[in-house]
Amino acid sequence: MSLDAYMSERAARTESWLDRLLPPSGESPEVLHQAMRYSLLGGGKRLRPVLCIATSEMFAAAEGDVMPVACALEMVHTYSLIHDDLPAMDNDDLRRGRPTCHKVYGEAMAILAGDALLTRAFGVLAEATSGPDARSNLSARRLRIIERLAMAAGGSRGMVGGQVIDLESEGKALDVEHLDALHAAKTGALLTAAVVTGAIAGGASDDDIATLERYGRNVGLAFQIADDVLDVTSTPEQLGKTPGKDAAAAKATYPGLFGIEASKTRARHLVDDAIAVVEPFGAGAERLREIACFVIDRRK
Ligand code: GRG
Repeated sequence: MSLDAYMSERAARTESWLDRLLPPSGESPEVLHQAMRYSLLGGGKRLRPVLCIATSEMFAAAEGDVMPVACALEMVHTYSLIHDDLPAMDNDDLRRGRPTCHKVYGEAMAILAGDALLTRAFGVLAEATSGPDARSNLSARRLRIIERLAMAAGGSRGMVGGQVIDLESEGKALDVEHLDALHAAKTGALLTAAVVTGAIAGGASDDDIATLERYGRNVGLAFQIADDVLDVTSTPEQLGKTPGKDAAAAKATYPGLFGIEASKTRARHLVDDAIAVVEPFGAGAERLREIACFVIDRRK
């Protein structure tokens, strides 16, 4: 199966699970459930679920063990996009090719839809550890996954901390070490968590998890460099979001520091390193190698 077909299939599977894990739009309070569904089921590459599923497949994880994890990652990611788009943050009108959540439902509802998605993510993870079907090894793995996702999402060294550094850095010149640290937290933490939680869901050993974490960090940074490049080279139609936002907000970026070609070269080196890191897994890591290349070759 081509990578394209593989990603489409795993994305469709994720969307079907997401649909079932969210309250229906007709359930009260209708407007909240509609706003959650609008953002969560309204497109996106589903890269974090795909990374999580692909990693779990290396360890033959059961669908029922990995899909709640993949969905929780996408819920946290979508919450971060809704909040990032708010007027108080990046103030964006376009996301995933459609008006942003607050443009359609208003600011208050967008804040609450983001809050509800973030909370639902952890509810989904906890649900499988309770009840008559709970298995003790699954419960232990889920607790590790919850800890890992909490760290990546809300930890001051994770996404929220990265966003704070990002907001405070506007208009300032950052060197590459600070820019890397910002993006390792803001973007890299959740992408790395996708790989690590997929490995935990599959019952990987601690050594294998540590190896895969190194892969995730490299891919996370390469993703952000590619994103910075796309921000200056793409149109709104291609991206599905507003390009040129970084320059408009006077943000430090990789193309700003190195230029476009050197940024692409650095992203390629990071992907080469990621591919080398998973070499010990042999053919089992082929999807991870392909996804690493996709991250920098993508058009949106
Ligand atoms: C956490 C309070 C709080 C606010 C959110 C960290 C953060 C602030 C937002 C992160 C959102 C963001 C713009 C991160 C940069 C990484 C990035 C380019 C995300 C877009 O990810 P894609 O390309 O999006 O995977 P799709 O739409 O394909 O899912």
